[in-house]
Amino acid sequence: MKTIRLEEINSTNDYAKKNMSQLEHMTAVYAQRQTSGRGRLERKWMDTGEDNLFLTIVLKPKNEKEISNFPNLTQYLSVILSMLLEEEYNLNPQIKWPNDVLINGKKVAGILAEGTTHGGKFFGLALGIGVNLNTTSEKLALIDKPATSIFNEIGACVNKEIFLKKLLEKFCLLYDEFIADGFPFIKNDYEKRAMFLGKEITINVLGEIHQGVATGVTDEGSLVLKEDDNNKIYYIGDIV
Ligand code: BT5
Repeated sequence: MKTIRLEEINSTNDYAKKNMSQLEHMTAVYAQRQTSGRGRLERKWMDTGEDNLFLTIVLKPKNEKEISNFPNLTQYLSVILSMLLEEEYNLNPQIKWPNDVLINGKKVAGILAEGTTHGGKFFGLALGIGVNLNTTSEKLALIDKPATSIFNEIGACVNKEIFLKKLLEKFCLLYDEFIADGFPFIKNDYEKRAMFLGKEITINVLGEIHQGVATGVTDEGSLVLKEDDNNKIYYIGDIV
């Protein structure tokens, strides 16, 4: 994968969106410092130091069929990252629907996908991910929700360049199969790590609160929530 390393940027996703037409499919853009990192719904992603990862992967569909699987790329990336954390760092990551990656119940990575259009048609995706590699416990304490880093879990520093190389290799390795088959290709791997399944949960869907038992994930990656004996399907939202 082609990589672009920036010293400082407001947001690697913004950089990718702004330069989408010049950037090739499968270009990785990462920054040493990110001054206005974003999460979903205008939430913020905190820059906790240069030895952490702020990355955006530029992806462009080859045909109409591929476009239909683009919405699940955030879940694909959450599975890829989880596999890497297990294989290389002997960690036991969990996925929180739709795509947060947690360790011991604390967030280690967040993912934000943003699409761009050209002439009214879908053109390319900025698939952003922030991973806390080396954040210290002092800095983690400044985040408003429980958060962790790989360093905080294993007590050893993580080399960012090596981590990035391994993450991108893994991402590329299974990409073609995933983009051809969609969520069913990763469904098993996603469910194995889905800590919310079988639990009583509360979700926030654009300000609306719903409660129930998470009974499954559909073939489209949506959440199945059993509320008062009715199974309801949610495409978007947050587990709170
Ligand atoms: C996300 O949003 O988790 C997606 C974050 C994506 C960040 C990457 S970095 C590279 C690329 N460029 C960008 O501008 N963004 C992407 P969301 O699910 O909305 O979660 C945001 C929430 O996570 C915040 O409101 C905090 O509670 C929490 N948070 C913020 N910074 C954090 C950090 N460093 N570690 C753990 N949790 C954090």
